[in-house]
Amino acid sequence: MPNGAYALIRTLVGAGVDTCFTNPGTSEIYVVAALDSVPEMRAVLTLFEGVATGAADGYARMADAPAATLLHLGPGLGNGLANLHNARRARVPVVNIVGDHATYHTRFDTPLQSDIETVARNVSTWVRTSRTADELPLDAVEAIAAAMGPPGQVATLIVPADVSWHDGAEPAAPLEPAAASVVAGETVEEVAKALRGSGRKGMLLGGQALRERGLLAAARIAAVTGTRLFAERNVARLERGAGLPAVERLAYWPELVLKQLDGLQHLILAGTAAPRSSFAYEGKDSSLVPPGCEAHGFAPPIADVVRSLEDLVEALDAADATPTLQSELVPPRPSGPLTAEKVCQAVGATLPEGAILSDEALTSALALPSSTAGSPRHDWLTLTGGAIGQGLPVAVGAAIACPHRPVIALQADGSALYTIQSLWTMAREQLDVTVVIFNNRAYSILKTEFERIGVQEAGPKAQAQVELGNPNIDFVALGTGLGISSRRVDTAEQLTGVLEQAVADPGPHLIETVIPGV
Ligand SMILES: Cc1ncc(C[n+]2csc(CCOP(=O)(O)OP(=O)(O)O)c2C)c(N)n1
Repeated sequence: MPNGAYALIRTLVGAGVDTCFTNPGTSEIYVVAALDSVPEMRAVLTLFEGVATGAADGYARMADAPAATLLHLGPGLGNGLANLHNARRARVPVVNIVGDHATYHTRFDTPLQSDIETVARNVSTWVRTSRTADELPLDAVEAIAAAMGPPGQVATLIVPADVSWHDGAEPAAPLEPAAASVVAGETVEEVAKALRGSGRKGMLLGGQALRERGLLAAARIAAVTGTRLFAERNVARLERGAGLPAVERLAYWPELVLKQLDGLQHLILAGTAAPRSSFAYEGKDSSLVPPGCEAHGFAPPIADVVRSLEDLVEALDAADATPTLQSELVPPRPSGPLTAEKVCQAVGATLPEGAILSDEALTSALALPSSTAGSPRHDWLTLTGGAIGQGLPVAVGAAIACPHRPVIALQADGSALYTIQSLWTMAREQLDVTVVIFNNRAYSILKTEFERIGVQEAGPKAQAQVELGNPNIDFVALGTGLGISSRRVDTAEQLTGVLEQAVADPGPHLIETVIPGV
C-alpha cells in the first residue's frame, strides 16, 4: 500500500493539480521523496514562500486551475501569507499543502510548533488537518473542490509528518466541481429595464467578465444601451488589446475614480463589488459610487457572471448588436532619456501578440493602459490585494501555466525586493519572462501620500522611510547573481532595442531602467 505522501500527490495529479511550488522542510520530506514516483507532477522550488504562493496565484490566473504549494509548518505558511492574501482577492484557486510535526510529537512543543490553522484561516476558506494516511487523499480532493469554488479560493490542507509516512493510503478520485449560480430572471429584467431607461449608465466588470466572452457580451449591451464599460481596479486578469472590446480600468486614487464615474445614474455591478477607496482619507467618503448614482448588484462574484451577462444580452435583444472593438494602435517608439512614461510607451510599441503582462509598476504604470490599449492582444494581470511583492511571483506562475506565451513583468523597484528570489526560479526553470524594473529609487507612492495629507516637506526621518537610495540598489547585479541575463539601459532607443531582442530570444531577461519618480 502506498504511503500518505504518494497517495496525496497521485490524488492531486488525478484531479488536474500537476504543478507544485515548493519550499519544503523536514516535516514535508516524505512528500518531497515521493515526487519522483509521480512523474506527472511538476515541482518548482522557490527560495521564499511568498514566491511559491504568488506563483500559484499567477498560475491559476492563466490556467484557470489550481496549483499546489508545499510549505513548511506555520512559519513557512506565514511567509507566504501576503501573496495568499492577493490570491484570495484575485478569487483564484490555490491548494496549500502545509507540513506539520507528527501527531504524537506536537505535545513536546518543539521549536517549529505553532498553530498552523490560525495562520491559514486568515486567507483560506477551507482549512483542515489530516488525521490519518487513508483519510489524506479524501481530504485532498475536498481541498481541491473547495479551492475551485466558484469563485476560486485558497484551501489549506495541513499534513502531519506521520500522516504522510504511514502506509495504507489509496489515491482518491476527484470530486465533481460545483456549478456557479445564475442570476435570477427577475434581476436580469430589472437591470435590463434600468439599462433601457434614460440616464447615463455604466457597467463595472470584474472576474470572468473581463475575459473575451464576458467582454463581448458587455460590449453588445453597451452597443444597444450606450452603457460605458469599466473594469474593477483590482483586475486578476483582463484580456485586452486590438480586436477586443476596450474597457476603462478604475483608477487608484479615489478622486480620479469619482471623475471617471461622474454623471452616471446607474452603475451595474457584474462580477465585482461596488467601487470603494482602498484607504480612508480624512473627510472623504470611502464609497466611490458617485452621489446620485444607483449601484445595481447584478452578478456577484460567486455567480456565473458570463452566462448572466449573456442572459442580459438576450433580455435586451442585443445578440445581433455589433460590439465596438479596439482598433490596432501601436504607440510611436519613444526616444531620449528615460521616464516611466517612455518605458510604458516602449512596452506598448514592442508588445508581442499573446503576451502576458504582470504589472506591479505602481506609480510608474500611469501611462501603461493608454500605451498598450491598441497593442496586439494580451492579458493584463495586476496587484489584486494591495500586498506588494506580487508581480514577480505572478510572472513565474503565469510563465509556467503558459510556456508558449511571452511574459513581461513590469516591476517597481521597491515591490520587486519583497520577492526578488523569483528571479532565481525564473532562471532555474528557464522561463520566458522579461522583467522590466522601474527603478525610481523610492517608495514613490508613499511620497504622494505625504502630499495628500498636507505634509509640505517631510522631515529627514520621514524621508528616510520612503527613499531607497543610499545605497542605490543595483538590479543588474541582483539579476546576474540570481542567474538571469541582466542589463541596464539609459535611453528609450536602447530600451526598445533590448525589449525586441528579449522577445526574439525567449527569456528570462532583466532590464533595469533608472527613472525619475513622480
Ligand atoms: C506587503 C506590503 N507591505 C507594505 C506595503 C505598503 N506600501 C505600499 S506601496 C509601497 C511602496 C512601493 O514602492 P515601489 O514598489 O518602489 O513603487 P513606487 O511607489 O515607487 O511606484 C509600500 C511600502 C504594502 N502595500 N504591502
